[in-house]
Amino acid sequence: MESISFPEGFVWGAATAAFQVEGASKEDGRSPSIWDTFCALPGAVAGGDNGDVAVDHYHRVEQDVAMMADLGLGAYRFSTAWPRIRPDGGEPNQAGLDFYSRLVDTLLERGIDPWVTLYHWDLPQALEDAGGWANRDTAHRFADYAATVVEALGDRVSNWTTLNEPWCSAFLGYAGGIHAPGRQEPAAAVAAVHHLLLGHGLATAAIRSAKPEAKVGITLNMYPIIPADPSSEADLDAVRRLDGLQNRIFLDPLFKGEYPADIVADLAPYGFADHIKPEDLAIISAPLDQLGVNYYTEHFVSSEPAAPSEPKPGRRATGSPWVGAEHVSFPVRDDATRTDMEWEVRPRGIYQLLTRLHEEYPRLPIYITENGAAYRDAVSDDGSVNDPERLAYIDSHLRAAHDAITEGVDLRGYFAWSLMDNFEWAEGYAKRFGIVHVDYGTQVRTPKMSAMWYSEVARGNALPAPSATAAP
Ligand code: PNW
Repeated sequence: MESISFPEGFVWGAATAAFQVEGASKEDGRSPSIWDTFCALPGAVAGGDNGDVAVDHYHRVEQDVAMMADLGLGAYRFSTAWPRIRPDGGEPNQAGLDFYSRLVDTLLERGIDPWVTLYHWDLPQALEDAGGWANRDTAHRFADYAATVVEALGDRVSNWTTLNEPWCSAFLGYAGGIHAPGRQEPAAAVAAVHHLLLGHGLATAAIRSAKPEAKVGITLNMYPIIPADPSSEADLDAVRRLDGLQNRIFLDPLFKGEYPADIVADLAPYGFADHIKPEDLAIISAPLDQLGVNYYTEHFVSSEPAAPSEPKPGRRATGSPWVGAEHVSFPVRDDATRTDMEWEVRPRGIYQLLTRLHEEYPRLPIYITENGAAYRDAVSDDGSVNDPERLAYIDSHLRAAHDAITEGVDLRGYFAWSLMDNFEWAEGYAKRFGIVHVDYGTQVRTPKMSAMWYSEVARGNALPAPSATAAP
C-alpha cells in the first residue's frame, strides 16, 4: 500500500460530545438532562456509571485544547449542552454560554476551527417531563435554543450541525429504551423521528436568520444494509425495512422533501403520519450546506428471528429499536474482526455508503463527523498506549473513503471519534474510543500510538505507507 494524499484543504479533526466529556454536571446553572436521569436508573448504564465527572473537560479546556494543537488537529467537533445554555429548557443562562465562548476563543487562539453540534442527546429533563421528542413543542424549543447559541457564538463559529444521529435519539431512546430517556414506546419513537427532523428544520431557519453566512448541516449515522441471503425475498424485505428505518427515513425528507412511502406504510400502525402537518416537509427539506456522516460498521441482516436474549448481568431489559421490524436479526459473520463494541470492522462499508449518497441524493459536501473504534488498549509500564487495532481501523477506513473521493464523492473532512476516552453512553466508561487515553483515576491524558500516527496524517494531509508506522 502506498502513501495517499487527500485533497487540498481537507479538514482533519477529532470529535467529542458535551455529556460524554464535560462532567461538572451541577455547575454554573446546568439543569439535569435526560442522560443524568437515565444514569440513575438501576441497570441502565454499565457499571452504574454517570456523567457527573466524565473526563472533566469543563475544567480542563486549556489543557485539552493545547493537546489538540500539539496533535496538529485543524478542527474540533464538540457539542453545546442545552441544559447549560437554557436550563430546564427555559431562559438563557449566561454562565453556560460563557463556557462555550471561552472554549471557542481558546480553539481559535490555537488555530483550531470549532465545529459546533447543537444537540448530542442531552435534552433538558424538564422538556422530557413535558413529553420529550414525542411532543411537537420540543422542536420549537430546540429552535429557540439554537438561536441563543448562534447569537452568542456565531461571530466566531462557521460550521454548525443541528442534530447528531437522530436515529439514536428516536429509536434507541424511545423504542428500545437502550438510551435516555429509556422509553419503550414505538409510537413515541416514530413521533420523535418527525419532531427531531422538524426541530432540525426550524433550527436551520433560526441559524440562517441569526447568521446568514453560517454553514449548516446535520449528522446521520448510516450503515449499508446487507442481506444474509440475497436470494431470500424475506431477507430482502428485512433489508428494505432496515434501510428505511435507519437511512431513508432521515435522508428522504431532508433531501427529497418526502418520507419514503414504504416506510410510512410500515409505520401506519404506530400513527407516524398523524404527526406530519402539510407545511412540515418544506421546513425539514430547507437546503443544507453539508452532510455529516457517522460511520462505524455495516448491518448484516436476516429475516430469521434470533433466539431471545437475556439482559447482561445487572442490566435492565431493553427492547428492539426496529419499530415494525422487531423480528429482524443480525447474524454474526466470521470473515471480519470485531471491536470491543462487538461491531464488525467493515472498511468497505464507508466506501459503499459514500458512493450511494453520491448516486441517490443531492451532491452536498460531505464530512465524516465520526469514525473510530473501541478497543481494550494495552497500557505499557512506561505509560505508553499501544493501540495497533485502532490505528489499523482508522487507516483502513480512510483508504476506503479516499477511494470514494477518487470516484467523485465530495468528501471534505474527517473527524476521529473520539479525541479522548469518554462516557460511552449505555456502556459507561468501559468502552474506550479515544485516540488519547484517559486515566479515569487521575484524569491524565496520554496520546495513544493512533494519536501520534493521526497527527502525522493531519500534518501531512496524507496517509503514510503502512510500514512506516503501523504494527503488522
Ligand atoms: C455514536 N448503536 O453513538 C455517537 O454519536 C457517539 O456519541 C458515540 O460515542 C459513538 O457513536 C460510539 O458509539 C452510537 O447502538 C451509539 O447503534 C450506539 C449506536 C450507534 C451510534
